[in-house]
Amino acid sequence: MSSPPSGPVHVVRAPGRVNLIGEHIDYCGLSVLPMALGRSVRITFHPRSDRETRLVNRDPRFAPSAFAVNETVPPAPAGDWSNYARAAVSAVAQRFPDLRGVDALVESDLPIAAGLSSSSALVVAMALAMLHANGVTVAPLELMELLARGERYVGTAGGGMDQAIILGAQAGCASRIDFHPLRLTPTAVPADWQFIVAWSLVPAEKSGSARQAYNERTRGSDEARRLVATRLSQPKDITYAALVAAAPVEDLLELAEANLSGVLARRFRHVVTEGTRVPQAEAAMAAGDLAAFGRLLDASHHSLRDDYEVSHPELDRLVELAREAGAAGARLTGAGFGGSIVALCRVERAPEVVAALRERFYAPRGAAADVGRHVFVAEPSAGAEVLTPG
Ligand code: NG1
Repeated sequence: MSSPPSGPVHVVRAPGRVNLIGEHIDYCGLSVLPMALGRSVRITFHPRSDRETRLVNRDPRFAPSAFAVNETVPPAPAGDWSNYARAAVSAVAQRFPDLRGVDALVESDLPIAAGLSSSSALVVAMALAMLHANGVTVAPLELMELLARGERYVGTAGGGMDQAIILGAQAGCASRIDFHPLRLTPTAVPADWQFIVAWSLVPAEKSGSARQAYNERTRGSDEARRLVATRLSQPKDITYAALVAAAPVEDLLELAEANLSGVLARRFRHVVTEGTRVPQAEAAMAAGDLAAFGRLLDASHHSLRDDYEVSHPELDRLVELAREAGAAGARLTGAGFGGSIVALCRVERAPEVVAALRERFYAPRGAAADVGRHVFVAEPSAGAEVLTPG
């Protein structure tokens, strides 16, 4: 790393996440149920004495980047990896003026564009590095919200799930995240359950083409909410949570069906039904009811595929193969349009599921040799942390 150094070297680690259920509803303000992964972004950094920040990425695909710490860090060209670090630095600099910069080495064992939030992990890791380097702190819930807003710097109108779970996860647990106000409620993942993550080999670049499709979903779900609210003589700015509390779900769905375009009625149905599945899944997890959790995963996938239209034939195929191999349920996870699936099975069944995916999905696509990289067991892990100076 380059000079001028002015402090010891530190390491920060921010995990990726897998969302178990509650997909495409965080930006509607409805609760979600993710957990953090063992795989993470790590940043080794030391504070500088000036406002310069220099980033080097261990992955040679990502060129070094340098910029001055400022409330309005100019973005690199769209799609540049450093924009996630720039987003974090801008957000933190808006909160604290006169911060000094860092020299930072970024490395990650998280697959990119796989729906596992490698981008938010980088945002969180960079923000923690900046805070630590400057000896300032932000309370966890405030930091989660600050960085959820801050990540919009890259152009996605995202919800707040990723930053919240990456900062607030507890080892061994999934967490229900509620919004407005933001809260995290952990539930232990039963010891004999295993969540398997499998990549579809189709990148879902949220900094690229998937961004438009993602932002279209956020707009569609919002428009559907406003139209249904009007029909119910409710205020136009009523939240989804308040709407669902105002009338039985069946009535809301009927109303949407009768009054909205086909597309908007389907978007609405996904949001509302997915919202009901999250507390059911949380209860199934607390009760150790694997079959019930599996059914909810399946229902979520069907809804994302047919109503929200964010799946991909390769995700559908992975889900189908995982189910045939004995998973209790499976669904796409993350924003979709490619990316990964998550499948649930008992621990002893996991090797069979992985073997079936290798033989029936990865081998025909010439990717069997890399199955260890494409498929892994999700260990429910702790949230981001600054590790002791090395
Ligand atoms: P990923 O899977 O990282 O693209 C995105 C959003 C989430 C959430 C999910 C869909 C960001 C940073 N992340 O996640 O907030 O809306 O899609 O459930 O925008």
